[in-house]
Amino acid sequence: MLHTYGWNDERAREFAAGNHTDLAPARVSREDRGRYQLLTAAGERTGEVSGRLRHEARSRLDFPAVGDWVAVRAETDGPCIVERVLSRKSVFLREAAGEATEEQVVAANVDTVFLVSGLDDDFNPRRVERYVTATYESGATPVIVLNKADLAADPEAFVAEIETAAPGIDVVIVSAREGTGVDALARWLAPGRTVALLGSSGVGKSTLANALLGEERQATGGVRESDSKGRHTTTSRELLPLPGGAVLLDTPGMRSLKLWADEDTLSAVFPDVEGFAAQCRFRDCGHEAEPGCAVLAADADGRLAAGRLESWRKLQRELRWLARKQDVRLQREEQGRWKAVTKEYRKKKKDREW
Ligand SMILES: Nc1nc2c(ncn2[C@@H]2O[C@H](COP(=O)(O)OP(=O)(O)O)[C@@H](O)[C@H]2O)c(=O)[nH]1
Ligand SMILES: [Mg+2]
Ligand SMILES: [Zn+2]
Repeated sequence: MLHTYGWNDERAREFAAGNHTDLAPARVSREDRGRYQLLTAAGERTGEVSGRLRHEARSRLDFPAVGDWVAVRAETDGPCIVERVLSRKSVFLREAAGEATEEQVVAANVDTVFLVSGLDDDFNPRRVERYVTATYESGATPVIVLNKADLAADPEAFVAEIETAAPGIDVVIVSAREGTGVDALARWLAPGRTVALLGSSGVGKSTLANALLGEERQATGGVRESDSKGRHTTTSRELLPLPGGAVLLDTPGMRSLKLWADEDTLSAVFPDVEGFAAQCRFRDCGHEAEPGCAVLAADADGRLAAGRLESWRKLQRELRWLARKQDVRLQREEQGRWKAVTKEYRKKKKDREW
């Protein structure tokens, strides 16, 4: 049961290492104002967080979110009690509603994000770039999916444009409506993997989801989600097993993501790494091989969960890459502006001379 929802050897090891003898693993499939829907080995259950988890939470980021693996106490009657949230491989954040400064997790443990664009009039490489950024920021891997290939005379021409905006990222051309090219996505859909779809309204996310699911589960073509509820969905679950063994995470929260990377997010997502970093001997420690590095020490003796340092490094690399890229773009824009100003000046001068 849990395997159809992304449970794998790595998680099993992590759970065993946690010594949760009287707890069971579960995955959060939906959250609604503190009420959770959980997938457990025994089936679907409701859940709520324990008093201790609530008490120890430093912010909303410490509460479970869709996609989280959690350790629960199964009550004989009433909801399961969520005692712990296991380490997150990735997190997508948004500003909490009503509170400008507080962030909350909208999705956790997504491995791959299909960034969907339509090869029609709405095609916009800048927007794709922002989604790439948000995906890297989360710790997941982006894959660019160019949909509606049937509408483009020359789909390959778009690939070149995308490759300048997002160098080094895999690009796949599909027609979700006709089902062509969709097989090429199987690379990222192995058992135990979790994928999500991102992209503007109308690009074909629901159509692609249906193609992946092999059934018409989601309403397409601008049918409002609220209208379509109940009609198209047998359950409100937001984790959907795909035929090939992967899981599709489909939560409405992904529509209100925070776009753009910043340093603050890095510490919000990695409070554990940052906590140890504060104890390094050198203030500018890069946690590579420096003497007195508390992060490396914590990684070595397991105080830092497996994979956390690696994920932190990956995100740092992406942030640096983005900062460099943005610098180059600003320089270019600046040059362009001066060229325009100079040209205008020359023209005026010429007009006067004539
Ligand atoms: N021509 C064409 N239309 C598509 C394709 N995929 C989706 N559409 C259409 O685009 C519209 C929006 O699709 P939908 O899946 O609802 O987009 P979403 O808002 O991203 O979920 C619908 O009318 C779909 O039939 C495609 O591959 N080719
Ligand atoms: Mg849709
Ligand atoms: Zn260090």
